[in-house]
Amino acid sequence: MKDKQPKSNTEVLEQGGLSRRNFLGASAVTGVALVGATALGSSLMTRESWAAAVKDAQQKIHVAPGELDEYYGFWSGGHQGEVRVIGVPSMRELMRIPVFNVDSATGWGITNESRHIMGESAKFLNGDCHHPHISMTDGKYDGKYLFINDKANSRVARIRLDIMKCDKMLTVPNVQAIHGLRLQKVPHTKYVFANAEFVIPHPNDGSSFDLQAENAYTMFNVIDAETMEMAFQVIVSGNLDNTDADYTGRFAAATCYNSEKAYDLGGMMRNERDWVVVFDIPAIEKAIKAGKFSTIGDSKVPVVDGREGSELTRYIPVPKNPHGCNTSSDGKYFIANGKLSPTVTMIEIAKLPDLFAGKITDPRGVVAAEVEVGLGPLHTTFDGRGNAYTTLFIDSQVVKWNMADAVRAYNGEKVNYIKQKLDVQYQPGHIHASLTETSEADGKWLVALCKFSKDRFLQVGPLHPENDQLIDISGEEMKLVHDGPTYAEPHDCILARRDQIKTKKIWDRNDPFFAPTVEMAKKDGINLTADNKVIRDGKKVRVYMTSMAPAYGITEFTVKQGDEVTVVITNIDEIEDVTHGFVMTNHGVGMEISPQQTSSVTFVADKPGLHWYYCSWFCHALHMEMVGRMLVEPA
Ligand code: K7E
Ligand code: CUA
Ligand code: CA
Repeated sequence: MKDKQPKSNTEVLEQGGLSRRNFLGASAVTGVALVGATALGSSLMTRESWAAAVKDAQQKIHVAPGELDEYYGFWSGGHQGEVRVIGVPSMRELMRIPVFNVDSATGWGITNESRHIMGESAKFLNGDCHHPHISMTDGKYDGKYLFINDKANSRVARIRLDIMKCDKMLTVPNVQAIHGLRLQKVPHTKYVFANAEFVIPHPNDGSSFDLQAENAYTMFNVIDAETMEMAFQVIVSGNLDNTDADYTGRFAAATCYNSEKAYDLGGMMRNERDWVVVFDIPAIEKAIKAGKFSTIGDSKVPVVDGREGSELTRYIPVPKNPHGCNTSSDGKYFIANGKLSPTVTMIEIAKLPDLFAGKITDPRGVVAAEVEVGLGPLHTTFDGRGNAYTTLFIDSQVVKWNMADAVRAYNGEKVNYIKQKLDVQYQPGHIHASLTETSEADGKWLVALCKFSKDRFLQVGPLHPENDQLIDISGEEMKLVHDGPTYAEPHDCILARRDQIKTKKIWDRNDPFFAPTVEMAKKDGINLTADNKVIRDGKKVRVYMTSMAPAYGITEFTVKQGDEVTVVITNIDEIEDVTHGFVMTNHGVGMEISPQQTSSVTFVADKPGLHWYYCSWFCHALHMEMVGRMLVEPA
């Protein structure tokens, strides 16, 4: 039984001309065959007990007006670029945190403060985020930061959870497309692990399309979580998809679907097995300390070679084009999700030291089990009670399976490790159970993030919403309790207990978020909380004003055509819900100024005439009257 070659379902995928829907139909049959006698308790339920169960579930998710949710959920905004804060179980959207996008309400991407954080990459107006993860101490969320990747422009951003704003952004050098992202769990999140997906030639100077050459590779990227600067990079064989870290602090693992280093679909599916690469983080640190690294081009980032054969990594063959990589919350396994194989591979973390020490010579010797779960396994999550939940993209199901039973079955015992299969609508990618990435996985809620949606909501044109379904996993059986339509495309989400996130109600005047602006004001001799002054500096004009509901400190100022104008506003209101805004009409300028915050924006006054500015957040009964005028004198 050990090491058997599981049946691949690539044939199914290769049948061109099948529609997605036929595809699902065809695979459903196979799915039933796979489950066989395990067929679900739920199908045997009577109508009455079903109705009672639904009612019970509805009560559980009902969060009455004025009541608070139990969990903070942070949802990736996918290629929309933001992060969304959603209360669970109500699934009410509480806030949006712009990150890799431009946001007209807050002025993210427009204000000087946000552009300073975005750095050079502020020139990009798009992003593609996938994986939001909360910083940890001792394997538990510490509520300090949330990190998220941008596949589109190879960036990693950090959000400070006390203010729910992005405060750092890094463009990862020497690579293309940051995809998998996870955090060191133990002893604390010192490192952010970020997979660069695509293989590129080095130097990438336009002389070669060749991916097979020795100098064509991608890298595993390790970022210092506190400074948000690159710590080091590790060259790998093949490519990199998803990643996760263990609970000892020593290992990180990543899936590779393109061990072939191919450039097209057929090529990427050639091998029956790709692999999981495991990184020995302390060994890499040691190598770098000993000076055993190189650098690439102008980059100062230490680079070590972790390709097959390196002492710093191990390559564990797994079938086929694996996708999700998930550490079980009991700390025992890295689980690779087969995608083109109907299996999940359980890699026993306790055996990895022996694999690195050479006591285990066959890398497959660390595989504790490789079991069939259904068609198109993508991601797995855990309830802290020994069960795993895997999304089956092709079957459009979530399968609940027991890890200990799976290992026993793999070792030849007659035991049914599949506990339940639940239909979801449809094509689920990520799946996330409450606190699952920590040692405190509490097995209460499960979110299955389905791709698009059909027949579930009012029609909204050719583009369909996604469907993030909430499932109650507190009992023996999974129960679907809520359909949550979402906008493109929350690949992934993360849930934390509400007591784990502590937010500020108003800004601290010493907050580093607007420190560069405070610095600038200091040079201009301005007291930001008191002064209302216009300062001319050649062709540059800086307009410093306060705001207090319902008035700006300056209601008229004059500049000359062609001047570069910087408006700096400090909101001196101290009441927690009095946020002001600033919009200069017909100048593409708008921003948020929350209580005790300083915000600034720079634009060119290129149109002579009178231009009104106004407050854009409804701060007061006289909010409409919170206005001013800029006079631009012709050059
Ligand atoms: Cu599976 Cu980018 Cu995490 Cu999408 S990835 S689903
Ligand atoms: Cu200030 Cu509206
Ligand atoms: Ca492959």
